[in-house]
Amino acid sequence: MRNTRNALFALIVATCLCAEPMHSADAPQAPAAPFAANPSVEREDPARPGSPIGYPGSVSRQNAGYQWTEQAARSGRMGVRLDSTEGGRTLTFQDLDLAPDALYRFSVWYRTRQQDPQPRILWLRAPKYAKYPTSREWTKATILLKGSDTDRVTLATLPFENGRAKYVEDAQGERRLVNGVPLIVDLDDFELRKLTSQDFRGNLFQNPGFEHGDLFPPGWYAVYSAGQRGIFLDDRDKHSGDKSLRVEVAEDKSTQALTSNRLPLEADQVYHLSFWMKAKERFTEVNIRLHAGESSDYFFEETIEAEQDWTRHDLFFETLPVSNRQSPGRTFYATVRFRIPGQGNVAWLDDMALVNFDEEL
Ligand SMILES: [Ca+2]
Ligand SMILES: [Ca+2]
Repeated sequence: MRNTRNALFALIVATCLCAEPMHSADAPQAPAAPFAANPSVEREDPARPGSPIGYPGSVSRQNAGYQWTEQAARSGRMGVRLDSTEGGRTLTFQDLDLAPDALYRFSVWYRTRQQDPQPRILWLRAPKYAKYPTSREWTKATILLKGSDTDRVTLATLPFENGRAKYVEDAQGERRLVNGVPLIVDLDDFELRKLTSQDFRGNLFQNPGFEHGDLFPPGWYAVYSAGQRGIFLDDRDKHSGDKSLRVEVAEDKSTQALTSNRLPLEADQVYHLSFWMKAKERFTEVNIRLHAGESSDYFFEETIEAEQDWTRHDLFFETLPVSNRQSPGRTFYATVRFRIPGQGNVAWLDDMALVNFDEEL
């Protein structure tokens, strides 16, 4: 019986070795961080009563870190709350066990409890920030990260719209936030996983039709928005579905720029970027650039003229081969940036698609 079982085991191992997929990233993954074994934040750490297993240990500190509470649950009984009413809060997962050249996706479901909508209130940093807006409904916030760039993900809240929080000292010498927005963010269902070959297939944009979100699009943000908000979800003028993305250039600015969420790309491939667009002003020349990782340099640029009616645009670009010194790696993430000119101009985007061109042949 034992011999039969051993033989069967050997056969299974041999089969697995032979069937090793071309992308080893598709093999079952070991958890990259202790919190991955407790994604819904349900289980208590016996070594730290009152704190969840795998999460940083600042629960018990007053006015710092996060709360572990039933009030923040999306699934199960418990969740995590960042209450920034008195100042910014952070939650950092560090010493993550990441392979240097692999791409990972960190995600967490969140909702916010404040009335006044804000465009960038939950910040995910790995190593730079991706910015998420207030959302009354549970929304998934995600960030792509490369193992060689960082070994940590930080979630931060800033209870202040567009800019730095300002503090004054009160009579007791305590720092108090001025003009802050009371902000509570509930978090649950955390995930960190290595991307598989499937993640590089299909439309690489999240929320490509801008159908999700309250007032601001999750994962997209305006670059020049100090003092203004710059981008909105628009339910009046759209190409399809119920909403589009509206970009506003302030009256005292000559351009507005818009940055997409992070897109997973592979080296030495051809991609097809398409989108529907319209602009308020005639002859609006929209500049489009693709940036790899956090580089301020771009590896593709094109300028199109947006029409005053909804028009589809199609662009094609190539990523560099890994053998090229400038290549960001076998897999990497990129962002698309749209620059819209014209003081007081408005542009709309809808039905974004970015697809590996091989899939269309
Ligand atoms: Ca939970
Ligand atoms: Ca739409």
